[in-house]
Amino acid sequence: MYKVLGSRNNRGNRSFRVNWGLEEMGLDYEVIETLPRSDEMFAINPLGQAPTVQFGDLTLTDSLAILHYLSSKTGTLTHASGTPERALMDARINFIITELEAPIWLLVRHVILRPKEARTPGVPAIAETDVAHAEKRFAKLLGDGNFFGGESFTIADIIAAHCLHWAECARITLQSDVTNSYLARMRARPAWARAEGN
Ligand SMILES: N[C@@H](CCC(=O)N[C@@H](CS)C(=O)NCC(=O)O)C(=O)O
Repeated sequence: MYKVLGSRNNRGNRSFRVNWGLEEMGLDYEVIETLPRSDEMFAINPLGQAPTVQFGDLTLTDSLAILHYLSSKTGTLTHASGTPERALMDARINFIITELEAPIWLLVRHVILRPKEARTPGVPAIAETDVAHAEKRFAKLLGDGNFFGGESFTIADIIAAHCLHWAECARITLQSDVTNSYLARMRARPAWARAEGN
C-alpha cells in the first residue's frame, strides 16, 4: 500500500499527479492529508514538500520522480527506456516542467502563496504572458494527437493536464480549442474523478 503524504485537493496541489497516476495504474494507496512545510512533512522530506510517498521502508519525493518510479516499476503509462518513443515522452515532460509549470508556479507564489510584502508587483503579468506563450506551444506540439507523450496515455499526460488544470485554478483562461478539448478529455477519464476522491 502506497501512502501519499499530501492532499486530495485538486486546485494545483501536485499530490493530485501522484493520486491520478496511482488510480490509472490500479495500485492500492491512501492519502494522508499532510501540509507542506509541516513538522510531519519535514520529518520525512528535508524540503518539507508535498507530495511525498512512502512504501514500506522507501520514501519518495518529487511528483515527477514518483510517477517515473511507479510507471517503470509497473511497466505502464510510459515507454521503454532507450527507445525513440521514450525520448519523445521525456522531451514533452521537460517542455511542460520548464515552460508551463515554471510560470504557473511563479504566478501562484506572487499572487497567493508568498506573504504580501514578499510579492513583486509586475511578476504576475509577466508570468501570465509566459503561460499564454507556453499554451500556444503546447497546442502546436499536440496538434491533432490524442495524447501528449506519444500514441497512448502516459505520465506526460498526467503532468501536462495537471498543469493546464492548475493554470485554470489560477484564473488563467486557456485560449486554444486544442488545449481546451485535450483538458476536457483528460478530466473525463474515470481515474481523474477517483483521484479527486469521487
Ligand atoms: N518539484 C516538486 C515540487 C513540490 C512542491 O513544491 N510542492 C508544493 C505543494 S504543491 C510544496 O510543498 N510547497 C512548499 C515548499 O516548497 O516549501 C514536485 O513536483 O513534487
